[in-house]
Amino acid sequence: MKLHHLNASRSQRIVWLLEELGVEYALVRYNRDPQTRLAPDSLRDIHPMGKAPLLESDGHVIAESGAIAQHLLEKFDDGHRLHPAPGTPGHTLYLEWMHAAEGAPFLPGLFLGYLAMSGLGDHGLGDYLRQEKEKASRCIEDHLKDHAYFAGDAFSAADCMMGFQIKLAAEAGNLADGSATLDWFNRVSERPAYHRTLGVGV
Ligand SMILES: N[C@@H](CCC(=O)N[C@@H](CS)C(=O)NCC(=O)O)C(=O)O
Repeated sequence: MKLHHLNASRSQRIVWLLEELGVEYALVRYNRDPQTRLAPDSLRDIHPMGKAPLLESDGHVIAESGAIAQHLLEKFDDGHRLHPAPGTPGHTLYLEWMHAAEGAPFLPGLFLGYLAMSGLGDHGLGDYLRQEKEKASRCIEDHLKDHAYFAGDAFSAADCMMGFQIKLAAEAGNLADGSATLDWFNRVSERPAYHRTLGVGV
């Protein structure tokens, strides 16, 4: 199994999940262009979108971090240690947050990043996106006030998926002291698999 990994990208989610699963994998590294932040063209030789993460597994190239995570869990998590089975506590929360990682709570920040990168930081859309981003942060904070992890009482792949966005917020100094989100981040940062993920050099 081979993970095509771009620095400072969502493929951190998959490195973390692979480390949690304890699965052997080969890592192929790519670096963003420092000016454009785009991936090198060589990633497009693997998949037409040329975006990371990409996983080569069982003769397939899989794009989309959520699909890759689902594939890995189906293949290596029979015991449902990292993905609550249908009908068990946490399953519906798990589903919601696995998708939220690329959905409504993630998109405003992503598009704000696109505006900034395009030199359009003061575009009128920015105010709307900042409000939406604030709403997303509140939604995450409220959830983590009531639950230890995204899927409820137990750590799951949904934490690996959501971790990318929250790590970015932590690095930008956007997680308030005493917040449930910062507490979650500090707790998951102590996990041995997270330490190994950082060792890979995200
Ligand atoms: N929805 C995709 C998004 C993939 C994506 O946009 N990856 C970014 C990194 S976070 C990328 O490769 N950007 C480089 C580029 O677009 O050239 C996923 O969840 O994997």
